[in-house]
Amino acid sequence: MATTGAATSLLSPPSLHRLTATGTTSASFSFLRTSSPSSFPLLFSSRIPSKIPSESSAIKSSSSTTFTESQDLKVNTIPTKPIEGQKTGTSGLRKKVKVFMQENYLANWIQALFNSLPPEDYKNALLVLGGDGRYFNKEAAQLIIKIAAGNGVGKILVGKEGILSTPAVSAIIRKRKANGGFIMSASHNPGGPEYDWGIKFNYSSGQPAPESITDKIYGNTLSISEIKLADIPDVDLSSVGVSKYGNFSVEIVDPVSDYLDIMEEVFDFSLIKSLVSRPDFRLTFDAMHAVTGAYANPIFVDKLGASQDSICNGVPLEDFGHGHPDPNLTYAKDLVNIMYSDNGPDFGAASDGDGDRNMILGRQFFVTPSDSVAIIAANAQESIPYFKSGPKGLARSMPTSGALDRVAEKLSLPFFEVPTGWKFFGNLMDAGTLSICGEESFGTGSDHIREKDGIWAVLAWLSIIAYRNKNKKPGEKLVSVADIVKEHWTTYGRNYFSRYDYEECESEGANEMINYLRDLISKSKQGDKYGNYTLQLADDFKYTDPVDGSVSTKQGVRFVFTDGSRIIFRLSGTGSAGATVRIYIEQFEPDVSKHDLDAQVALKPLIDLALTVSKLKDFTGREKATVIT
Ligand code: VG1
Ligand code: CO
Repeated sequence: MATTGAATSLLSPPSLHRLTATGTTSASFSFLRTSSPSSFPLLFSSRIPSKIPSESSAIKSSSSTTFTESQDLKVNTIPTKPIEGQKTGTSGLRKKVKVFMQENYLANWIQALFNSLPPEDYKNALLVLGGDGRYFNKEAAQLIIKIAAGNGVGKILVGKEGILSTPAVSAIIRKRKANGGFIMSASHNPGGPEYDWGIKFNYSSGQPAPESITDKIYGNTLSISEIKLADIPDVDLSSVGVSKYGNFSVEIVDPVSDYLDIMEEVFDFSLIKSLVSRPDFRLTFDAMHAVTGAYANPIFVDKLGASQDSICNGVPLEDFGHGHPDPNLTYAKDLVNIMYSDNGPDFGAASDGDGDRNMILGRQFFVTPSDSVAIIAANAQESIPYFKSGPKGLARSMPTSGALDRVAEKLSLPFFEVPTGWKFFGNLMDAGTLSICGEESFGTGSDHIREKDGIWAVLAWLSIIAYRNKNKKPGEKLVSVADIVKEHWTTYGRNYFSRYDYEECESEGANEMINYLRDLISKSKQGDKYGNYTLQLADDFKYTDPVDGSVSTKQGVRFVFTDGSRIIFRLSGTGSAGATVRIYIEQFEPDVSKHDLDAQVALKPLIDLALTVSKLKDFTGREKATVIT
């Protein structure tokens, strides 16, 4: 599916001086000299993407446009009105793409963001822009560039073709000392004209904007009255180089190179290559037609010597090939089938829309994300050069299983439990108390950047496997993914874990269920009996950030029992329609003879209890979960 819209601009761009990466042409280009106000209406009408109804123009054409000058860059002030519902969720603002295409919808949010930042954070500053390649990204990129320029940003670095994974944006912000960056992605939500779009803003440390900023943005979306739009032509995103417009410039960068540099600093690539290039080791990486398609070949094939056919669905597509780019057992079924086939590969992994999630599989073996982060933490020091002095501390989101807690205890490391969402890890990393962290939702990462990082997790696992097998001769049996996990359980015990998702329920019923549970916990007390379980505590998780003291409340209703078992209920903050109910179930099993059960079998009594306690069926009408992990 080809993207049109901005590319079909009726305004012929004035000739501009485009610098090549080596830069020989002279610089400054004055827009004032080469454009006339009469061309503005054409510019605005060109914003109407051809595939959507005309009332859905991303920015309104307005006859009451006023013009101001900012040095030699012309800035138009476009009147606008507040739009309801632009509140950021767990990770950015996500809506159906049609909502974002409505008049001024995206422009309002971007302008509200600039209205929320202190001027020193963006005036003449360097920002980064990229996304996962989904439908509407190219049009959105042009609009964001123009609003950034209109607000006095000095320079914006944009991934070629608008492509940058979420971890790459974080990496580039840090490496180039940028003041922040935009990520155009609805992450694991599907893409295409009927599906989702999203926007996230990350701050100068590369971390997702904290609630203090996103709350301000939301406040400003409710009072916004004008948008500052620079009058510059659409930028050619297709080749690396610099374009200058007065004091503003745009540099198109290779999406992979800065990120790859960081990966090469973190990992021992020659160790990984020694594994990946073995004839008796085969891997499969499923990019799910999402952004890691752009990274998989340069990293796994070109750098590490994997065979070309080890990458599947490796071309990023605007609709992810009609897929749901969420690497779990349901949506990454292709990979699961390959890994569970006779004589399947030794190692399999997948990543999501924007490349920050990962799923790890061995041959006929699934590694839960909660186990994955614990195993990476336990093995990091010996297998990964970045951690050669040992991790500084470990952390997980509240619903993630307690497997990581046990590693922290054994290694005597500081340990933190934070609410769901990566933004809560950044402060701890900046304070130097956290190195490795994860979420049960297939998110794993470290303080090398300030986002979860899918390819990092794959390289971490390959490092661990490579280290364990580095002295194995050809033909000798290799230590497998399953061996590593089972050995971990033997040392630490096994935390059985499962998550049940009920996607797109009616909001009303889902909210009533959560209110009912909140009421129930307020009446509960220690020692209450729930079937065979005895209550230790029941609460709605509240977190006080130990670094800045900020408090986040209502982060999930949890029932913790005296044997350490937990059932947890949350509503998703990343959906774009209705409400998604998530139930998390966990039980610890120290007995090695009971480690080989199917998680659904081991957890059956607790799962039944969770469904009874919550009256989920009564409130939502749902008999079955949409996704079970
Ligand atoms: C989900 C996950 C959460 C993750 C978030 C963003 O949020 O549960 O752990 O941080 O998605 O991941 P929620 O509110 O829907 O449960 V991503 O890869 O979509 O940026
Ligand atoms: Co993601």
